[in-house]
Amino acid sequence: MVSPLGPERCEAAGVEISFPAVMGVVNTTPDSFSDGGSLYQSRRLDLDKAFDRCVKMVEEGATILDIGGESTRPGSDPVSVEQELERVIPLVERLARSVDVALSLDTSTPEVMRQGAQAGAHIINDVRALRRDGALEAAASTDLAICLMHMQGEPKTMQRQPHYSDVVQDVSDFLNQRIDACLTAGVDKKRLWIDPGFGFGKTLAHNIELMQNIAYFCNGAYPVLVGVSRKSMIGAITGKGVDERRAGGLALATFALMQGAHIIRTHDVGATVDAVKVVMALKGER
Ligand code: 8Y4
Repeated sequence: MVSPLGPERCEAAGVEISFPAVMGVVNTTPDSFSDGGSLYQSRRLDLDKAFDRCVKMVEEGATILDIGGESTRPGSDPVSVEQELERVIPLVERLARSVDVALSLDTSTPEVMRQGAQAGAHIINDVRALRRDGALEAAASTDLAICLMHMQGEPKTMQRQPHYSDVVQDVSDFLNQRIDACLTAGVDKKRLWIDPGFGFGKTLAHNIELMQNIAYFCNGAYPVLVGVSRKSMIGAITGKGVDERRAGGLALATFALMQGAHIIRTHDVGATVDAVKVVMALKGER
């Protein structure tokens, strides 16, 4: 069997990730509450500040940076394509010239995928799994790796009435449909990653059932990305506010890694890198 993050799969992302990878969250939207203060001054993104934040994550051991210019937090409003391009492309260009990690475009927008690929990105991370008009064609036209994430509904309304007949089966069926759509559009299987989409149109019970069954997705067919950092499921379990969820997030990441997850998306890069090293030592892998 081909290792899900073996040489063939790493190639699509342009980096070696035969060991679980830590993906650092870089949110360039003004509503981001990320620690270290705002990246904005007089309503403009401070490119130097954003770049420095990225370099710090690389120094802490991130091997992927996930760069987003549209807020996908529950209840958030959409932004214009121009806004999103203006936030994301200059940062990707600068990072591509100066850091040796994989650059991920957190976007659902076809033009951001095309221009981001030109600017030197390695991965398309689309929470809508290429369902926007033109997104599948745009992604297929690049040679970037693609992370297909499950979301029920749209960010604005997804937490109103999440419903599944069987959350693990429904999410799995959805991801298989999107994989088929990609393959039909000519995307090489080796470019695809999957993600159950924690918090995206899911109740606490749904999130817990998905995490309990994360090994079902980690069967070796596709690398599995898990994004739980700071999310409301941690708040619901611990009663902690968004800035106090680091330990809860590390517990979830550790559990996911034990069950075979391949990429952890997080705001807390240094701590998560340590968790990856500890879990891999326990598993006897390097
Ligand atoms: C506090 C902090 C509360 C952040 C909520 C949030 C995922 C993702 C996001 C994910 C993949 C978020 C872009 C949501 N989550 N991409 N993106 N997987 N692949 N919310 O789980 O961080 S943004």
